[in-house]
Amino acid sequence: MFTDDTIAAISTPVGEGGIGIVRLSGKDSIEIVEKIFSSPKNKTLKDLKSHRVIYGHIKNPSTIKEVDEVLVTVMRSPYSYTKENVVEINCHGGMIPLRKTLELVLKEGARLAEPGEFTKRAFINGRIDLSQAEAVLDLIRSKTDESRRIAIEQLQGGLSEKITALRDRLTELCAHVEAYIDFPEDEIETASKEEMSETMKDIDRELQALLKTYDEARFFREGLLTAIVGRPNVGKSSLLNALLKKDRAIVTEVPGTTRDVIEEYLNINGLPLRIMDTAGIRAVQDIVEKEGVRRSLQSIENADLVIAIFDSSEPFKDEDFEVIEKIKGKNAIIVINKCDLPSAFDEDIITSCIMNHASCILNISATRGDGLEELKDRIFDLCLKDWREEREGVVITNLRHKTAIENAKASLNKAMSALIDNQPLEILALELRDPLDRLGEIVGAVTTEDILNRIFNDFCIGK
Ligand SMILES: Nc1nc2c(ncn2[C@@H]2O[C@H](COP(=O)(O)OP(=O)(O)O)[C@@H](O)[C@H]2O)c(=O)[nH]1
Ligand SMILES: [Mg+2]
Repeated sequence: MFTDDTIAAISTPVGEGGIGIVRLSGKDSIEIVEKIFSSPKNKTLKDLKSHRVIYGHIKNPSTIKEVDEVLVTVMRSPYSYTKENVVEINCHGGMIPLRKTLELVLKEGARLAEPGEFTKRAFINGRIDLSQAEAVLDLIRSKTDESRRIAIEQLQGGLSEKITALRDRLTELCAHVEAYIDFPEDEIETASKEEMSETMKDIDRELQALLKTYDEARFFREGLLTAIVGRPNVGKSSLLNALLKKDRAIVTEVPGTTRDVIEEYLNINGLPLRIMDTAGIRAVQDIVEKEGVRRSLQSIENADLVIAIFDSSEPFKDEDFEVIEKIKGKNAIIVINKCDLPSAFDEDIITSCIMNHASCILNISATRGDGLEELKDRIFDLCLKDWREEREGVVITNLRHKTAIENAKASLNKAMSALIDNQPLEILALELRDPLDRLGEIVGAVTTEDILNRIFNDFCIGK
């Protein structure tokens, strides 16, 4: 796993910008850049103090031709992102100068970095733990300020501290049990047994509390997957456009206009909504629209929240009943659209049919904008029932962490049974090791190459 070569990558996004950065990390970074850099007063990088910037040019050493005018920053080990020698070359922000500079550093002995390899090195070299490395990516990808806040808290070690504290308590318990094993003549006293049992219960409660945060906190990391569904022409695309305040989806009076699922991000009081406009649900022959309907049904399956729309300007149709059928058992908000037009709805339909199938029902006009603010508030309240109380503490947003905590909890429960059933202390000690390891996976105290690859392959090259 340990690598001592020097890696390089373009760390800024593809495209034109004021500046673009080529970054290197590894013991030879400074020497490599030295070979292609020249300063007007012939200053060298090796004499440059750490964390200082120097002006100069990148030159092709074989032709002595200037490639770009740059600023170079040197950050010496261990005071850098990776804890290795890091050099950042600020080039002009175009793909050609950046690529040319990258080519030169590769030619002089650097290796092209893999996705996330800078952050992986920061982890391997002990600057951050695994949950913090994951938070780097969450921070980059955060869609709202609240998502950002949760990511930066994790990056600063909020979750790590919590997990480490729980692991310390488990380690102490293990040591306690193992001490009894070493002195077999000593029977484990009832008082001590009770104390151990209490500690285990307490750890179990803390794990449970963490697990409970996942259901809602994950929405901030992944976005709340919301599907807008309904029969054709009720105003699904109009609602998407109205919520986004732009003409994203095509709206026409022709039923069947939307044929594919359109996905956009929307920020509701800091909650990122991954909102999907779908094809209208109806029985069709057209092969493209049929596929659209299949995708609509699929999106209902996957959604965290369904917004089912009905058109009050027309009488309730069979296709509307079908929509009601499909959203049964889902977390759903019912929206009755076109309230600016005279209603053709039978009140009985609303009370007998619709009311039973959703947590709330709202009248709106997508084209006029009536009821949209209330809709947003309802979405927030419905999906974040427990959020306000919990937002102060540590939360988990990542499925990997959730699984590890669930596994830790399961093995802790086994250990509790072993204690209650007076099983041999060796077994108890063994059962207690497991939750320690499972929690260790979160911070990376226990890890495998496979886990690392899965995490860092999600990163972009250069991070
Ligand atoms: N009067 C009125 N017309 C609407 C409203 N919402 C949508 N429409 C119209 O209904 C038609 C179908 O809208 P569209 O958003 O394409 O429906 P979709 O098939 O469900 O996506 C269009 O002509 C819209 O202008 C509304 O709130 N009031
Ligand atoms: Mg549409």
